[in-house]
Amino acid sequence: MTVDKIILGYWSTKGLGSTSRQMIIYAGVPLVSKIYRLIPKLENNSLTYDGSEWHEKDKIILKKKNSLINLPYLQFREGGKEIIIAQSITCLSFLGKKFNMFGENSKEELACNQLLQETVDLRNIVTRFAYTHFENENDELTEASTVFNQAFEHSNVGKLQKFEHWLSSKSNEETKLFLIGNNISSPDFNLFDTLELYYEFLKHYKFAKKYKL
Ligand SMILES: N[C@@H](CCC(=O)N[C@@H](CS)C(=O)NCC(=O)O)C(=O)O
Repeated sequence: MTVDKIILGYWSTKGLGSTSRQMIIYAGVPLVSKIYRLIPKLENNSLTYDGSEWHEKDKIILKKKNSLINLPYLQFREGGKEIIIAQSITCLSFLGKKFNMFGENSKEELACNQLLQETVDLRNIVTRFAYTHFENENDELTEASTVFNQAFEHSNVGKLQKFEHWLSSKSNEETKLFLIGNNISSPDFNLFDTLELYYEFLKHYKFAKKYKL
């Protein structure tokens, strides 16, 4: 069954919404990007964000249709029915299956599921850091080094090494350009989106010099 367009609701940031946006655009399906503004404001001298554009409007309406509603969400009509999906990883596996980008058999589908969760782990390391408020620069730089090690260390700790090993253990008949088989799949999109975050992290904290970025 085809859909004429897909609405993707998310904040006015990249966050957990951008991978789904990329998949929809790549598949050539018209994307309606519903953007909810997050407005920074100072409260008692500390920075908070006003998300009332979501919390006090659409969330109240959509909650009646899907009580798990959150950002990001997908909304579309199919076979005369309205479908609303929450949870970013569920959105990515749904879009993958819909666009034939979720492996070609049950073994590859299992690989997609595992790799998607692995990309979540990789993303969480850097986003947890990004959302932390540090009292001083020293603490921030120390924690940045921990993030660097957790992601890039070539030991049993380093998360990126898992992806390198996964790719190098693919058979010679399969491309190393994509994580699974010879075609792009949901985890490729999420890995790329997460690596973009690390690219900015490496540049900002000057780890990039070491890697000549
Ligand atoms: N596990 C959820 C987390 C969703 C989540 O925490 N969304 C944040 C933005 S990243 C939010 O502000 N949601 C709006 C809300 O709580 O209503 C997912 O992966 O989608």
